[in-house]
Amino acid sequence: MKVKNNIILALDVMDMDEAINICDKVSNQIDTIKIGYPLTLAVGINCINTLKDQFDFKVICDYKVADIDATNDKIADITYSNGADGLICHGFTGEDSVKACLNKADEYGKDLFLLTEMSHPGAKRFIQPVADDIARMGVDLGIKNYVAPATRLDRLQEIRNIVGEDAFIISPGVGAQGGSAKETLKISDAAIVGRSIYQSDDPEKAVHDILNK
Ligand code: OMP
Repeated sequence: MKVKNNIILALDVMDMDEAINICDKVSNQIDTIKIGYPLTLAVGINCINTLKDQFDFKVICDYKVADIDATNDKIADITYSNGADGLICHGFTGEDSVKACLNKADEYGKDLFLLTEMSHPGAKRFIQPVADDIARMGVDLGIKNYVAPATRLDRLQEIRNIVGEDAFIISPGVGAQGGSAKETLKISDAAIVGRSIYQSDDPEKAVHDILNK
């Protein structure tokens, strides 16, 4: 996936008019949007196609899919069939669960992103100890796209070392969670930024500031 300016907007608002208003302001600088449960549950899964039709964005669905293979298969199918260009799934559920998502991505010719370690403080207890192994599983499965934290650059680097230079890593945690876009992008291919942009009075300037910090 190619991401303009290496910034992905995490559009975690819960109102479609607000979402469109923000997209209007940043669409010159951003071409890839990540949506998750907040927008999807608030307005419905049609929001994927609305954003794609109106702005020509690529849309990554952050549904952190984490179930048994049969259920993951259904979740991935409904997500890709509704226009998603990418889907994020958890890795701790194991190979069969992740493979179900990967098979759907391949069937639709779309991307699957494997979440390795999360960015928030609580991730240290349960996910961090197994994150390297999750990344190794991704490599064994032939996964090309990963999510790894901008908040712990040493861990981001370790995950980069495991998945290799050719893998595509996107990193949340820039801005509101304390990470720096400049430092993150030395290791990662794109930074995911939410609140620092969508809560700003001037989202366009916020993107500009992130790019130039
Ligand atoms: P802000 O903290 O507002 O910039 O948003 C970060 C976005 O990235 C939110 O949509 C989170 O749900 C998401 N995210 C994380 O913050 N940490 C992770 O470890 C993984 C994700 C994600 O999968 O996108």
